[in-house]
This record gives sequence, structure tokens and C-alpha cells, in this order.
Amino acid sequence: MDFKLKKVERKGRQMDFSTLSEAIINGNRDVATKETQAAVDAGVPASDILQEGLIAGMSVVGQKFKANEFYVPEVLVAARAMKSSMGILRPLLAEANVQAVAKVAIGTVQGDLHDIGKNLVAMMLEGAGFEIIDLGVDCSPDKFMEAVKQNGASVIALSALLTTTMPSMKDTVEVFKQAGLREQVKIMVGGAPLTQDYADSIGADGYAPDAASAVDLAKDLIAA
Ligand code: B1M
Repeated sequence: MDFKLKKVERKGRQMDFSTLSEAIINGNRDVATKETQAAVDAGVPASDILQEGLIAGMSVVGQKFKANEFYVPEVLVAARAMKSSMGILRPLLAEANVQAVAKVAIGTVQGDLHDIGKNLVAMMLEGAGFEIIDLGVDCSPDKFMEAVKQNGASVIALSALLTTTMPSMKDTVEVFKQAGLREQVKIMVGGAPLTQDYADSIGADGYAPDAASAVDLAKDLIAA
């Protein structure tokens, strides 16, 4: 698979974000950090650096992961490089009041301590411009509810790795129904033992089999 990284026209100026995007794709944290700082110092808006540099790079990572050209370690180093660049951009984005695509509260469900896949999904979503509220592991239905009520999450993302903890996903959907808030949130689920049929049976809005598909799903859900 061949990916081309584009040059972007900004206010009549050709901006070349390809070195930054490539640093993200290759997981080169030092180059990514240096390029991000250089772009900031040159007066490039943080939102452009995010969109055309970081998100463009992470989206290639997602495509390569889906195509089995990248595996978990490559995605993790790419996400680590992106996090480092985000450390520079986050305060500037907040200052400029740049809105995230949507707020996603993500967690591994109650009784379940597996978090490697959940973290990957969170990093890929952040790479796609979502604001992430990471609730960690062993999250009760009430914890997801709090994230919606107190932090304004519009999507909740539930991960489960154990067949014995999958029912907590159903409980979480039920808690939102009982609180009369089911229509206000999109609920997405994933994790190795999950299937689309299971997601449908518990009334979730969507299921994604991997971290790259989770990004596509979250985008579809907020657009629906
Ligand atoms: Co556990 N464990 N584990 N374990 N563990 C499994 C899951 C298991 C399949 C191993 C086995 O028996 N073959 C088995 C589950 C069996 C079952 O229920 N079907 C199992 C068991 C039984 C247990 C314990 C009960 C063992 C014991 O104590 N007797 C125990 C449970 C503890 C608990 O949670 N309460 C336990 C403990 C652990 C460790 C702590 C040692 C460790 C977890 C460390 C951690 O996460 N920080 C661990 C690990 C590492 C595994 C395996 C080996 C690897 C899981 C992993 O990280 N995969 C796993 C066996 C295996 O899968 N080969 C196993 C890599 C990760 C990138 O993939 O998490 O699937 P995954 O995420 C993918 C997708 O699923 C998807 O995207 C990710 C990336 O593409 N995805 C989502 C995940 N969440 C998503 C959410 C989405 C969308 C997509 O939207 C919201």
C-alpha cells in the first residue's frame, strides 16, 4: 500500500507537514517533537499542525494497521510520538478554543483489568481529534454515567477482554436507559471476545473489531 502525504496551502503559503507526519508514522518521537515546536515557532496555527501533521500521520498508521502492515508495537510507538507532540499543542489548542471532534469517555468494564487494547483505541481516537476522558480499568456503569453527566462525554467506549465481564456492557447500556439518558450518548463496544451480534443484542450503537475501525465507528456515530 502506498501513501502520499500532501503539502497544504495555508494563506497562500505552501506548508509542508510531511516530515512531521512521517515522524508520527515512523514513531520517531524526537523528530515529531522538534518539527511540532518548529512549526509553532514559525507561527503555524496549532489546529493546522494537529490536523495536517499529527492526525494525517495517525490516519496513515490506522490504515497500515488495518492492512496488517503495522502491528501493535508500531502503533504504540506512533501514538507515543503523537502524545509528545500533543504535549506542545494541547495548551495552544485550549488557548485558541479549538473544539475537539467530540468527547469520548473510554474505559475497560467492571471486573476487567486488561487495558492494552483500550489504550490503543484511546490513542487512535485522540490521534483522530477526539478529546479522550480515560476512565481506566474496572469501570462500573456509574463511572461511565458520571463521565457523561459531569464531563459532557457524548460517546462512551467500553472495552472488555473477558467473557465474564461482557455482561457489564449490557448493565451499562441499561443504566443509561433507566436514567433516561440513552438517547444523549452513543455507546460503542469492543474487545477480543466481542462480536457485532453481541453488540446488537445489548443495544449498543456500534462495535469495532480493532483500534483503527474504532476511529471510523466513532466518526460515523457522531455524524449519525
Ligand atoms: Co488476560 N486473558 N487474564 N491478562 N490476557 C486473556 C484476555 C485470555 C484470552 C487469555 C487466555 O486464556 N487465552 C483470557 C480470557 C478468556 C476469556 O474470557 N475468553 C484471559 C484471562 C482468563 C485472564 C485472567 C482471568 C487470568 C487469571 O488470573 N486466571 C486475568 C483476569 C484479570 C482481570 O481482568 N480481572 C488476566 C490477567 C491478565 C494480565 C493482567 C496478566 C494481562 C493484562 C495486562 C494489561 O492489559 N495491562 C493479561 C493479558 C496481557 C492477556 C492477553 C495475553 C493479551 C491481551 C492483550 O493485551 N492483547 C490475552 C490473550 C490474548 O489475547 N492473546 C488475555 C493485545 C491487545 C492490543 O488486543 O485487547 O484484544 P485487544 O484489543 C484490540 C481489539 O480487541 C480492539 O482493539 C484493540 C487493538 O486493535 N479493542 C477495541 C479493544 N477494546 C476495544 C474497544 C473498542 C473497539 C475496539 O471500542 C470501545
